[in-house]
Amino acid sequence: MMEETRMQQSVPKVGIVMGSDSDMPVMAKAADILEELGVPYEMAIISAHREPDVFYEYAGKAEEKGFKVIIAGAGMAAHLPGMCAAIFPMPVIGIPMHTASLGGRDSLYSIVQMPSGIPVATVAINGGANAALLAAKILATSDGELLKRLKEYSAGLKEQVEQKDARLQRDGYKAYLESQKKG
Ligand code: RP5
Repeated sequence: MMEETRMQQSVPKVGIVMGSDSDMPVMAKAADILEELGVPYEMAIISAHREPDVFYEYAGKAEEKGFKVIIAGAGMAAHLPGMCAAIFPMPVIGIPMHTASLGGRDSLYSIVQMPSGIPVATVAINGGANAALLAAKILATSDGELLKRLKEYSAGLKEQVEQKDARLQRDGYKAYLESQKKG
């Protein structure tokens, strides 16, 4: 059965879908970024293998629902992103899950090695945050306000690094390392 949560208020522009609830910690990072950037999304757990009928309905109705991008995460024989891309006509971003048996290489190869004609933009293993940033950047090509928020996000990253370097210059690497260990 399909479970889903919706970011309230407006029509979801991004569909976040995962093959299992075991993928949730990584997919939650994508949702966190979209919330921070104010991008409406819908999140769902749908297994292409265990409930193909529900999957086909989801992918078939995604355009009608207003999705402009789908972020699909899956692990092992990770067919969910590729099958979304086979049906949904707009961009699909795939997130390969880390796996205990093969370290996520199984998921990565399953997602990235798409046949010509059916692209999936694949991020790093467990790359939930980057998947959401890429989705936001796609949407920002036609949304100036979102582009502004993305530029602010990048400026925030720069500031974080500058603050870290300032601390290193002030305290030296030994004190820096100690405070990192204390966490
Ligand atoms: C995939 O199989 C899911 O995306 C998940 O990463 C993996 C394992 O699923 P569970 O057995 O934890 O439900 O379909």
